[in-house]
Amino acid sequence: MHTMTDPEDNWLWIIGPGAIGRLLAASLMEARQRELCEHETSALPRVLLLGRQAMAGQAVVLDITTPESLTISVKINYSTTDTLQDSPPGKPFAIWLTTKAHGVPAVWQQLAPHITPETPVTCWQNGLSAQPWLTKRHANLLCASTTEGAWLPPETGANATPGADSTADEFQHLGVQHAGRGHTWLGAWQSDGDGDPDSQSHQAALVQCDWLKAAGFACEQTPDIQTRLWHKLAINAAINPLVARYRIRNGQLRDRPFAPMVRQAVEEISTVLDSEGIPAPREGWQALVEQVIRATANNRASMLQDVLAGRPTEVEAILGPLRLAAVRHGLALPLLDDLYCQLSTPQR
Ligand code: KPL
Repeated sequence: MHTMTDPEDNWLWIIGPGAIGRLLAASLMEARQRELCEHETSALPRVLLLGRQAMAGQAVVLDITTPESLTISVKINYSTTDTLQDSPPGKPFAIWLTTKAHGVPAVWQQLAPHITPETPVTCWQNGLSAQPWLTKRHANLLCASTTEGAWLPPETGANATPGADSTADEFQHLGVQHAGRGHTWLGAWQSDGDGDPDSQSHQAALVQCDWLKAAGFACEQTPDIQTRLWHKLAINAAINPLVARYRIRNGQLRDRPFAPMVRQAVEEISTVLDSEGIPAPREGWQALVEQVIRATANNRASMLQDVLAGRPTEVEAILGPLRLAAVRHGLALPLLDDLYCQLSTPQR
């Protein structure tokens, strides 16, 4: 395992208690507790989860339901991002940003006074808007791209005590369903492609990969995270706007009238990516997108869930970078532009 200094003093702040934030926080803390129990020592960091919403007390219990339908409950330190202003909870060793892309600028404003230029900050956002924005403000930037499937169950609002040893304290329970295991890639945002093994971001990516592996995730460090992020963006751009616009499950994209729309979307996306010099996947874009649709046929995709819940969508983070690149190369995106306009106006 790659070394880090005294883990007792090393806090990982996970900012954004959505599905991925909860999954990561619970899995890391569970692994840390197990290591402490078995070996009385752990190289894993302590986790502080930060969110906008105030909770009763300074901790929450994360109830994580595994893909095998087991429920594991883990107590996690919790603060609101507002408390950063008044009573900052110490200095973080590393930051993981797991908010939606459009939440990053506001969080950054609150966070920036508490970190040094050396603090590794890892972006877990979909799309490609938060990462270029942050790299102008912070040098030690890492990015993660994951195919772990996680979603939030409807909150019950129930407060309960987490275990026999906690008598008077009441903790708010936050659930997360780990729907399917996937793969995570982590890498330095600024990389010359050969991984620049001496850079602090590369070293941080190796350490954080070890954390994720210890927490049970399949993870690898990559010297080219930007290509990974473009590939994920391409898949998201081919599926999410269409299913959100027509309010259908992913599998319905195989039927008429949607199948030709998917083909057109993929055509538009791949033309932009070719012009940007992003290598195509081995099987080709059409085959890759069809494969993902098949594998996620029963899903209500994330953008559809946002539309149905009346939340802001990630349309800007996903389609915005493609539209900008299309302008740079003088390319037309008739279908994607139309979907962008429709999804950018408030949905009813
Ligand atoms: O990642 C996804 C999402 O829902 O955002 C896809 C690949 C579209 C699967 O649902």
